[in-house]
Amino acid sequence: LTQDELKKIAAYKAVEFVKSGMVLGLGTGSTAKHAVDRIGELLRQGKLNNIIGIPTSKKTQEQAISLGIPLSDLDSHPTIDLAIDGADEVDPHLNLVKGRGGSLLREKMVEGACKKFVCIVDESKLVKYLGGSGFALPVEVVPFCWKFTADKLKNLFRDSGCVVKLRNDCKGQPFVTDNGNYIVELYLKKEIGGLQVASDAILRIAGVVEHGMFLDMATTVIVAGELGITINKK
Ligand code: DER
Repeated sequence: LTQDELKKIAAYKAVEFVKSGMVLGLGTGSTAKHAVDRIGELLRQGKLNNIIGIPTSKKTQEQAISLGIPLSDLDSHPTIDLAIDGADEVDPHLNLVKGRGGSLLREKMVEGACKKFVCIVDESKLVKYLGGSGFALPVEVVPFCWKFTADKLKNLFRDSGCVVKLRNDCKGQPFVTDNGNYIVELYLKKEIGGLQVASDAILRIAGVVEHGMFLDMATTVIVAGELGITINKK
């Protein structure tokens, strides 16, 4: 099975949790895309109705509009029944790294407003500890003096051998999020001592908007692997 087929399997399994009448957080990324497509298909087939979608990015908003999924926002729906979204890393405690797609702020706002947050991943996302994949831990920062903020972040994780990099778009310009901010990527060489302490310390830096560690937020993680699907509940 290809990675994308595994993503689709996880996504379709998650959509089995969707009931008519629900207000749904619609995730962002290539795994969540399958879930949103599936929701659109079930609506079209009349197997689901009265669904309201709360998108976690402009990209997902456009996808949902093209599928005819009725949309609203957090101002109108401050409490959401269920969110389905992917992740870049999942640790054994169901803590996540998200945001490599650059949508972490709206994802964290939407998923923080949900009664249930079902995370969908293929098995390649499983890590022993956050930051362990060697890929970036994204932090959304204001563009104003981003280097100043990036240095504060680097210094925070200096004994984890942290390297920081500004995320660029395909034209080599700074990537700009849906909210007009930049993403500073942290590359950590060793496990973070205390995740909550690190999370609080990052958020105390004035130029930081939000970071990509989603601690204690996923209620269920669906993992699609070569040997089948596992459903991990908090
Ligand atoms: O950017 C994000 O938060 C995405 O959800 C990401 O974490 C997972 O993206 P993928 O499903 O394309 O791997």
